[in-house]
Amino acid sequence: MSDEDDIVLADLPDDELTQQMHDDLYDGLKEEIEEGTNILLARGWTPYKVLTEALVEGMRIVGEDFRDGILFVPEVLLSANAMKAGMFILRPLLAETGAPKVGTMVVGTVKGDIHDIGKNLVGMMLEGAGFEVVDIGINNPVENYLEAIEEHKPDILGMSALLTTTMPYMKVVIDTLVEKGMREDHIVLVGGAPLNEEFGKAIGADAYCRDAAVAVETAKDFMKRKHNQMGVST
Ligand code: B1M
Repeated sequence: MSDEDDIVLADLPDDELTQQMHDDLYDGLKEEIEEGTNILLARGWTPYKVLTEALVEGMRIVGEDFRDGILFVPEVLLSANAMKAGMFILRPLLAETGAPKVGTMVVGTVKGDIHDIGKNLVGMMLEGAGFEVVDIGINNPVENYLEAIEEHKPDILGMSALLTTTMPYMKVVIDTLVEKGMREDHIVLVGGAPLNEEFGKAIGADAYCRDAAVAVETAKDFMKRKHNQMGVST
């Protein structure tokens, strides 16, 4: 029996449990992440605090060791699955705020890119803020965005990219919207670890969002402006 088997998560104080969850996320231990998430919630942690301090922080550590060649794709996939299991528990709780409906957003990861944790998180937080979120998944060519826009008539289009090789595809989508005369009908928000504000401006997005919390604030802000403009013109 290893030391690991002896750890009873429920016996750990909050700080040690959070630390242990970072280790469990690193090791891709899905059931332990589910258990830890439930324990912290039962102790009165808000879903947002569990998300940011236990899960996102753990994934940040995984990201560093992936970058440094200490972790490899199969291990990171296990970490991602464990992270998603925790997010699955938190999602309904984050959405349960009773916030009035603010607007609709279509969100998807761009073509060539299969990273979806950040996008999912953005979707969850926007749902919690009262947005109806249509998640079109990963690896989306421009046609998928156009189809979703046609079907759901969103106020906001959100795009995610985690690779330097896929981020330029966001411009393909925006340029297509311009060509089709649809650009002004939608607020376009972009995000993902390799992006920055300058890139967002350069490709013609309305805003770059550094993280999910900023995405929520930015989306709410743009919706407020949109409603004010409508008020003025009518
Ligand atoms: Co990938 N990967 N990966 N990976 N991966 C990165 C992105 C990388 C930085 C790791 C590294 O340091 N080397 C690197 C990219 C380097 C670069 O381009 N500069 C990288 C690489 C190279 C690759 C592969 C090429 C590896 C390979 O095959 N050799 C490959 C590519 C696959 C592909 O997409 N075609 C690959 C594969 C994978 C896995 C499948 C193993 C897995 C993805 C699992 C999944 O998503 N289901 C994976 C993971 C997990 C990562 C890291 C470790 C973690 C990403 C993550 O989930 N972060 C990542 C390292 C890193 O980012 N430091 C890495 C947690 C998440 C909460 O943060 O996604 O940044 P993030 O989202 C944030 C913000 O960015 C923002 O809000 C979110 C929440 O706060 N945001 C938005 C994101 N999207 C938004 C959209 C918005 C608004 C805000 O719209 C409005």
